[in-house]
Amino acid sequence: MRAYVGVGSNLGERWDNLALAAREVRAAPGVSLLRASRVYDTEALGPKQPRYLNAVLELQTTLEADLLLALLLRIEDTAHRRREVRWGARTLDLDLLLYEDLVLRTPALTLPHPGLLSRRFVLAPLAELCPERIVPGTGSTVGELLRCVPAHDMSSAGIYPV
Ligand code: A4P
Ligand code: MG
Repeated sequence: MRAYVGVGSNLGERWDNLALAAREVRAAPGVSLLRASRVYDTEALGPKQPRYLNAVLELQTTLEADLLLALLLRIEDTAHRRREVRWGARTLDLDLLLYEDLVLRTPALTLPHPGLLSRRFVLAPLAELCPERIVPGTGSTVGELLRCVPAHDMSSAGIYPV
C-alpha cells in the first residue's frame, strides 16, 4: 500500500525531530520509506507559536491503515519523551495524509487527513511527490488542490534529513 505522511515540528531541534521521524519509519517492520519532499519553514497556523518545519514522506507499507497510524503515534511518543526532558512540549506531529484511496471517518482515524485540503504547507510538499494523485472524496488532484489554496507564509528550507 502507498501512504503519505505529513511531518511537522516547531519546538526543540526541529531538524533532529524530522531525522528521527525518518529513522523510526525506516526501522519499522512492514514499512519502506520511498521518498521525502523538501522541507519547508512555515508560519504556524492557529495560536501564536514558533514556526514549523513541514515535509511529507512517501511510504510503501504492508500495514493496514490503523496499524500504520499506531506506528506514527508511537514515533511521536518517542520524540515527545525526549522533548519532555528539555522542552516540556510536543515537537513532532505525524499525520497520515493519504492511504491508498481509502476514505474513512472513525473517531481514531480520518482519511484523507482533514487538514490536507486547506493547508498549503501540506499540499506543497505532497505535490512534489504525487501531483497527479487524485485525493479521494474530492475528485481533484493534489496539484489542482494546491492551486486553489490560499497563500501561506512559507519558504523552502532544504532537503529532508533522511
Ligand atoms: N487522527 C485521526 N485521523 C488522523 C490522521 N489521518 N492522521 C487522530 C493522524 N492522526 C489522526 O492527535 C491527533 C489524533 O487524531 C490522533 O490521536 C489520531 O487518532 P494529535 O496529533 O495529538 O493532535 P494534533 O496534531 O494537535 O491535532 P490535529 O487535529 O491533528 O492537528 P493538526 O491538524 O496536526 O495541526 N502550522 C503549521 N505551519 N504547520 C503544521 O504542521 N500543525 C498543526 C497541528 C497546527 N498548525 C500548524 C501545523
Ligand atoms: Mg496531528
